[in-house]
Amino acid sequence: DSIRQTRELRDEFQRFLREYEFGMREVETKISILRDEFLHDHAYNPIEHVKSRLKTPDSIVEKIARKGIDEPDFERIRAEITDIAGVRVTCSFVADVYQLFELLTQQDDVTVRVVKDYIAEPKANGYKSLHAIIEVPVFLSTGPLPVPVEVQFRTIAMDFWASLEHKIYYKFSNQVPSHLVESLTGAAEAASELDARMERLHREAHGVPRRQLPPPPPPRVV
Ligand code: 0O2
Repeated sequence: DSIRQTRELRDEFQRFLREYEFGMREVETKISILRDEFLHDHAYNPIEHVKSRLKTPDSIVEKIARKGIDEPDFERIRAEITDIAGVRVTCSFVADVYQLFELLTQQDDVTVRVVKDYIAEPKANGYKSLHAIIEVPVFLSTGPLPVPVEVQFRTIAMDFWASLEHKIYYKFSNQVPSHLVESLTGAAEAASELDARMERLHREAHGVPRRQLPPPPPPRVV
């Protein structure tokens, strides 16, 4: 009987994770359609690369513990852990980051739950990216199911910095020596400077008028 219960729990967990995988695929499709449309209609590709990931069961368990969720059930995990499905969109320039964010979040079937603009307000360590928790409907045989997906938009320079910082934190098990922390913050400033220079160069080369970046979106909770 306990074997049967364990199998049922396993099946339920797999079904639970599949919902996020479907949501992730919906968002990947939306991004890839935008990319293709840009490429064909404007002969310009604002996206450098797209990477998706599902949180591993280990990482979900670790986050449940970190958030102090005792007696977790699927409903609570659904409500409290909103980054089980993640899509990272890396763009060439900051203007493209905001434009893609707008184009994705303005779609009728997309609901924005939370926006965190770490480009307008970088983290203390220098981390920059535009994060949005969006909800997209997935159409199952049982009907539509809204699935939260965390989308991170960043430039190549921001991505380069974040992946190095992530590796350094991993290597030092979160106890990074202070001189390295300072160097990382300095490198984040250099990355921002590079972003600004590259964007200026790009505009100059293509004769694009220097337009104002759209104002950072306010944090929204639905
Ligand atoms: P992974 O491996 O990408 O899944 P929380 O998720 O509770 O820790 P919060 O406030 O809900 O925090 O999320 P937040 O700050 O919007 O973003 C969390 C995710 O953004 C992280 O996911 C990273 O992907 C990225 N991130 C945030 N801050 C940093 C940072 O300082 N350095 C780097 N390299 N990445 C960052 P996970 O779950 O930590 O990891």
